Amino acid sequence: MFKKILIANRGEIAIRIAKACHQLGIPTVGVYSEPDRKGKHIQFTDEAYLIGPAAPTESYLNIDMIVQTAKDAGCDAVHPGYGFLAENAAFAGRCEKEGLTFIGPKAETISLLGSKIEARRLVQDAGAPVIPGAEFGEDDFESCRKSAKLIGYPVLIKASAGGGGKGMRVVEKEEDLEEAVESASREARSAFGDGTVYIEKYLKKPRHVEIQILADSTGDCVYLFERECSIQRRHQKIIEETPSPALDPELRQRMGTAAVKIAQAAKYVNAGTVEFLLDEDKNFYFLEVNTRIQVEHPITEMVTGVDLVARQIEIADGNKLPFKQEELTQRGHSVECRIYAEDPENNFFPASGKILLCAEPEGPGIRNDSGIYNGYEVTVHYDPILSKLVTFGENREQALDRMAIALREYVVLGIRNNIRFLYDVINHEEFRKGNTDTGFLERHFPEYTAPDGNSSRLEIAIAAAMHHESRKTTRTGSTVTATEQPTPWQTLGAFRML
Ligand code: MV4
Repeated sequence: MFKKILIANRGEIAIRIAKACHQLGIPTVGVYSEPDRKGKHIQFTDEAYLIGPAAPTESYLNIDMIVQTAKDAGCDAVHPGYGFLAENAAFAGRCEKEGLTFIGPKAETISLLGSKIEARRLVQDAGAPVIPGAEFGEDDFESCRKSAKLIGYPVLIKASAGGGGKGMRVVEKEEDLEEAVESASREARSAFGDGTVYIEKYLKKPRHVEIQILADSTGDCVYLFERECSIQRRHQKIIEETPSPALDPELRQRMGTAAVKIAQAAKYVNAGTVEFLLDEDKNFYFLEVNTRIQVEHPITEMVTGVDLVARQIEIADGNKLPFKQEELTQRGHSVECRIYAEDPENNFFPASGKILLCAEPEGPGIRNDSGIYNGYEVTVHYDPILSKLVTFGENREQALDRMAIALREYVVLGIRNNIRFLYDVINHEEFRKGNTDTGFLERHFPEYTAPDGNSSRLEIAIAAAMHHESRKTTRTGSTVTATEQPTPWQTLGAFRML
């Protein structure tokens, strides 16, 4: 097993990885940027090193610095988490060259699947379903026009190097095609340094359903079922759940075996996610492969009982998978809400500042992968995710009821956040019915105003009032002295925001 692992990330995922390492008995090295000196993640590693200033390119994306830190600290492996260097083929390649095991797929696999056009070809050759579409030469608009006509409008122009919706254009009619191709290509070139685009039939109201896979270095590969990730805004997932309300056992098995087929065609090793779109007639089509551990991996862990991060580490160490497909089952239901520092009433504008007070939910069927603490400062430099609140239930209703209660118990004061918004989505009638597709939020929450105010001033005033009140009396009515004053932190048990 590895002697020591460097965790090339920050926040909740760095903590998640540190915990898996700890359980496997492997010492860890954390890294942090200047504004992360008080980051929660470095309280969970055995050592931690400053790697640079706030700008990601000079710290968490600084390949030379991270590789040097890993070597100096005596590490023999690096876990990249998600984001930052997780899908950077050059980083994976560099690690291997320097004698550090990259805990993820091989550099060539990352590179191959990073090209949406190459991934599409691979999937097509493997005999798995892709969305009707076409490639065309850079200057061959005529071929693009013919293909679009054959495919039928509306079509979607996509960037080969893309992801996250960048370089995507929906085209409803032929006269808009050329302009859209040009602007998509321009956008892709400036965002990814590669202006290659292709076209696909545009699917209306698809669901986003992805399959978790694990593959070992002997070529064995299993699927750990699906995650439904249709609740997104601007290509950012907000709520994920498993099982998907849209799948039955037969469709689940077909999608799972398709994902395994795709992974094996790519000679995939380690954990990965095969994304599919599911149309209204329940046809599924390959979208892309994510070559990393994903944000939403905990819900799969809740229903399968498999520690995905621990299995990633074992696979990277050359171990065979400890289970066969037939031994894997889904039990119960799990849902994840991403708790963000952002203002739902102001176009979800990212929030920053100090968390004056937080009280996070816990209890039966609740998992909270959190990167915050009382007094923690959220900076503008990174993704404003505060935590991932995950619940488990014997069935969907119990998982969602537990989520609603956990969100009600979740108190974050001093910084705008989306907790109330998530609560309203979780309790939405159509969400409760499982009628989720990628257009859900636009349709049901085009703009958002919290039903009874979301003012953090009010929240702080209530906390201050509670604190003031608590100076005079205990809950049984007897007087307490100044030295025994309970802080708002201690009295939050009785405190509810919703
Ligand atoms: C699509 C699509 C409809 N038709 N492709 C968005 C991100 C990118 N990775 C793929 N995306 C989409 N591709 C075809 N042919 C709709 C989307 C899409 C979407 C996909 C998954 C989750 C949320 C989404 C939100 C809007 C559009």
